[in-house]
Amino acid sequence: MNPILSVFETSPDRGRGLARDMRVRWALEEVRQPYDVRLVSFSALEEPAHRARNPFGQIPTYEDGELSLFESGAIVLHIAEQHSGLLPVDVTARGRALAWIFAAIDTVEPPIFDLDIAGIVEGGKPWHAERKPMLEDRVRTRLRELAAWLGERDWLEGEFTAGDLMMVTVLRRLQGSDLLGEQPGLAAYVARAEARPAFSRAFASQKAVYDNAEGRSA
Ligand code: GTB
Repeated sequence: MNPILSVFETSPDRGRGLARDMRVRWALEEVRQPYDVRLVSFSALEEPAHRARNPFGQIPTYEDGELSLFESGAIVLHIAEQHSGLLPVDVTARGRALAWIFAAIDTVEPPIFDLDIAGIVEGGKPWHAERKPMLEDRVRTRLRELAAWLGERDWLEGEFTAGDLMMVTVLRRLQGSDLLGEQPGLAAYVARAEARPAFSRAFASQKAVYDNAEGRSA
């Protein structure tokens, strides 16, 4: 039995691979683990069957035999632990990769998320224009710090790990803003990751769900 990933039936990201199932799809593609998807409508997110899989009524969820998981970071970590290729075996290198997973979710993603959500929720408010520079500066600070670490490296710790996978999915949420372009090293880092065949396969399968729902040919 393949693991089952719950994803949006019609993703608001319009097939741009920005919803958080993308990082799980990408991890599964990196380790060549086939999977099935359960398409979930917005109303189904509220239903008891889905709440049993995710107490917060969100996607993605992941079922593998007896194991049912929610939280994209926990799912990617589980996949990386079950298969070789996304976490180094050496305990020191593994610790560093884990640190980058947490850095992506807990240090870099929050200011990016806040900026994105402010645009969606407060965009029409008269005070949004005053608040936006502060939100952008919080993102700029993190990007500058991350770019300083990355320097001339291809990946955060030499070889590609689940830490890079998580970080790139976080940075991709800046698509449509100029902030990533202000750090050419980070923009190149994202492009390098997007050029990985596993990323392309994950992106195509996420987009196919959207195209299918919209009645487009993929
Ligand atoms: N911390 C959780 C995790 O990492 O798994 C957060 C999961 C989460 O935010 N899920 C969102 C969700 O289910 C979808 S991914 N939302 C429905 C709800 O809360 O009712 C977030 C997302 C949505 C849309 C875009 N987009 O349009 O670009 C990007 C990201």
